[in-house]
Amino acid sequence: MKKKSTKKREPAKRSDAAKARPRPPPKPARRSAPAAPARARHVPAAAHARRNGATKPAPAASAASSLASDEPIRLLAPDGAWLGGAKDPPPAPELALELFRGMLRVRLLDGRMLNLQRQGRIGFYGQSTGQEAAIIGSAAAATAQDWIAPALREAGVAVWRGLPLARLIAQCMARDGEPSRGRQMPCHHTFRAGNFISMSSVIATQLVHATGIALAARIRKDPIVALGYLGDGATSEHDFHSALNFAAVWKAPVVFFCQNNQWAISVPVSRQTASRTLAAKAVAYGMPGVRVDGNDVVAVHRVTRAAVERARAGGGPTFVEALTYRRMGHSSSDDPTKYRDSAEVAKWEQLDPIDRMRRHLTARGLLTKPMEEGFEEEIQAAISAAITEAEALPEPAADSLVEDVFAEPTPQLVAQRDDLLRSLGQRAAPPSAHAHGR
Ligand SMILES: Cc1ncc(C[n+]2csc(CCOP(=O)(O)OP(=O)(O)O)c2C)c(N)n1
Ligand SMILES: [Mg+2]
Repeated sequence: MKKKSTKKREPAKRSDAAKARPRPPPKPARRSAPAAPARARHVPAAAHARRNGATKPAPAASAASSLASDEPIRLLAPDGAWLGGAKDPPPAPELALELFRGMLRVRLLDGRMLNLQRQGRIGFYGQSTGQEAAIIGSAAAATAQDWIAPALREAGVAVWRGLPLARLIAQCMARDGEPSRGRQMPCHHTFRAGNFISMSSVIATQLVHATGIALAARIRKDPIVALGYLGDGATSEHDFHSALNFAAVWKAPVVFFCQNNQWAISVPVSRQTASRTLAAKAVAYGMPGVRVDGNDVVAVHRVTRAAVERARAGGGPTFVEALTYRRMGHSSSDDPTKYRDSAEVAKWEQLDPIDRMRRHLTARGLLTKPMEEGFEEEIQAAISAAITEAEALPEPAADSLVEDVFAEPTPQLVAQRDDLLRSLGQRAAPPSAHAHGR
């Protein structure tokens, strides 16, 4: 296996993606060696989790050393020790702290949102607890100009790119003043100003969009990269095939970022595929497939950044498999104790991405307990203010239900609306009473 170190140093402070500047295109990375052919075999979930075991030492290499090993790339040991060599210095203090705070924000927000759901103040929520390093590390690798085609666990990416918390919460509460205005399921965010396309429940459709965005950008000579997110379950969808195949054929500037959290609702990844790894699937499409420790925020950041830079420089797509774990239920409607072993969950709790980064920062003298408490207080206060702001927004008016579908509601929609209003004892307001097309 050939190793190639990451040449670029960490950028200076990039507290918000909106402040990020596109970097000059680097030289295209060398094409990686083809992987060993995948052995078709079936392993039970526990064995698969062991094989993915983030406890094993892994090469501290850069993204360019992709396919030759099943071992994920890792730069932070679970105890926070730095595994990078002389050519892989640890991240600059400001970036390191920003990544930590970003992960903390996602964790705290998830906890508060689940509480709101349990209190009946929102109908549904999907947590990403345990996946914060995959989410924030990859988000930090894209510039503000790049485009995000999210799956369902990347609300944290939108927040990293500047989505106001009040808007995120208003979406879950189906309030007016938020673009989806109750027409979407809770937790399906959209953020136009952040180049973050609307989340869709339909697994893997966003990957075709990511390839399309990337191709359009290349035709327009726009130096952006599209980041298409997916879960392990999405690799079984036909859209996965279409997106990866055409991205590679046309060398589209796209990065497919797979959060392999080991489960697709109640289906373990060992029943999802007989392929040795998910990264190995990239071989068939003619693109590099990189495995990274998805609970190591620094490794995720470097690997994704290398893939983004490679795409921007004309090198074509990369598939990144980030090994992580969905610690909670699939959503607030799910009870994972019905189908998985609590010992498996406990094992992954030991590999918590936030604990790992905290140990690293503490060992470097960059983080103290009072500092972290300060971050927490600040984040919790921001969430509390955002909840108050979102709850103060009105619900969408009942007669606005048929808007935002066609330029003018069809006669059938108008009849349905009038039926609804009659049952509510209301009358339709003139069409101009509601805003269109937000
Ligand atoms: C095309 C399609 N098939 C099935 C579903 C039902 N469904 C919703 S989420 C999900 C599992 C997704 O698993 P994965 O891709 O691993 O993402 P994760 O939820 O683990 O983040 C399924 C099967 C769907 N929404 N769309
Ligand atoms: Mg999954």
